[in-house]
Amino acid sequence: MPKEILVPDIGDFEDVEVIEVLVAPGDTVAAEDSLISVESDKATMEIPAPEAGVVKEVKVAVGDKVSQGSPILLLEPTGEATSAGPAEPAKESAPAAPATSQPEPAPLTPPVAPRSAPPPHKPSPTAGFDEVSFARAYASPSVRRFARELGVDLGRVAGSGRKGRILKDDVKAFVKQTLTQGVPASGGLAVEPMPEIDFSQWGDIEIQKLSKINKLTGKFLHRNWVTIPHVTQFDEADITDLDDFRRTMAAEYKDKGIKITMLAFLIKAVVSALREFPRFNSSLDPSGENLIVKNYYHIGIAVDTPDGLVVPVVRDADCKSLVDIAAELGEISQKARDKKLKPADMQGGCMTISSLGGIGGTKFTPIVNAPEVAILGVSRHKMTPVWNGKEFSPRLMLPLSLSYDHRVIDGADGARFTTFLGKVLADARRLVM
Ligand code: CAO
Repeated sequence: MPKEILVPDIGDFEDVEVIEVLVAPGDTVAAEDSLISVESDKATMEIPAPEAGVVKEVKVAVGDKVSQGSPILLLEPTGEATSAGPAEPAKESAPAAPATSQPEPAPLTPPVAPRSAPPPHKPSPTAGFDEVSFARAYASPSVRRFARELGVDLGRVAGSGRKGRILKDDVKAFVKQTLTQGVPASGGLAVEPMPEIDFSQWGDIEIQKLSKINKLTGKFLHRNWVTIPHVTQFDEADITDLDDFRRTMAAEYKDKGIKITMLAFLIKAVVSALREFPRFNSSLDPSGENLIVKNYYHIGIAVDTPDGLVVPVVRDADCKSLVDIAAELGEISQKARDKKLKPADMQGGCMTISSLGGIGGTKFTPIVNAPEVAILGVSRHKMTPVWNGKEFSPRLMLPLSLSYDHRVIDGADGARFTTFLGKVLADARRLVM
């Protein structure tokens, strides 16, 4: 005969809300297994099964108010204790009370302090998770037990329950997400999931699909940003004389349909710098044990297209004349904008140049285009008063922003590289050396 299980004596708790129903009809429960969680404005507690049995009918739902004597469910007793293990220590969850005793409330932070955002997390390198943030998390004893079994720090889990309470499903989702990301459930790069926000609650919105290029570059940039320790070295190159020369050349080649911009000179200058500092022309091998140093000079160029950023490669830039490079730049950027680049056109680069000079800005921090180890960002040149020892003279200064992989390149070499570039760009004759 099924027995009706009632809410036992829960002290002063009258009319408390059921916040979780932990069993369903057909479930087999052991004595002491939690059946429901209830919550008052002071604490939460779980009501355990007084004996083992099979749940026949559940008589409460989330949101119901219960007091001592309210029916919880019908249980068909099996007459055996099927509890899987000893009761949890009472430290942070409601102690698994003997069937006849009164369940004790578990400590509860919210609703006193509801948590819409998790507290700042300080992972403990030894314990795997932060006990303080675990203790402060808003979750029922059974969810705490479940999280502890899985080694999940509840302080890192966003709760989807009422007032931000963490549910068992939130813990499962957290574990699933961290596994998909290939990071441990604690420490490492595990980060809070971005909350899903309905922006229309604050005003009119429209949904725009990301282009295929946006999605692809997004993935690569994200990977490179989180896996490469970046440093960006800023510098300025005096290109006053070089730009005079460029203008003369540009006028000469205009009729031939070749646009001579500063970028062609920059490619040549970068090739010289790669020859001088071969470590910049390398990639880390997958084991991280060796550097693969290249003896060819293929330079990637970031091209802004209506569909997003692409990086075609100028191959063997060391063997091409400045005019050939300028002509090729015109072709590849047109091809990029016409979506005619093939995957092979964008592979094999040794180092990338990202020039925002035609657009504006003073400096920026480009992201290394792995497996390359450095990227040169170029901003808009500016006529600047420069002190020459006796007086200020107007000089055309080109801002350089060199980002590099600090696992491969040291800060001193970063500064040497931009200083070298500055020298080469200051004197066009050096470009032919
Ligand atoms: N300072 C001032 N003016 C500059 C300049 C600089 N550093 N570099 C180029 N210019 C000028 C050019 O001389 C040209 O002037 P005119 O139109 O008067 O002749 C104008 O800016 C436009 O140049 P351009 O864009 O046609 O040619 P480019 O060789 O400088 O650049 C390309 C080609 C494909 C790199 C560029 O068009 C582009 O797409 N840049 C964006 C790259 C990007 O998005 N990078 C960000 C990636 S995130 O790291």
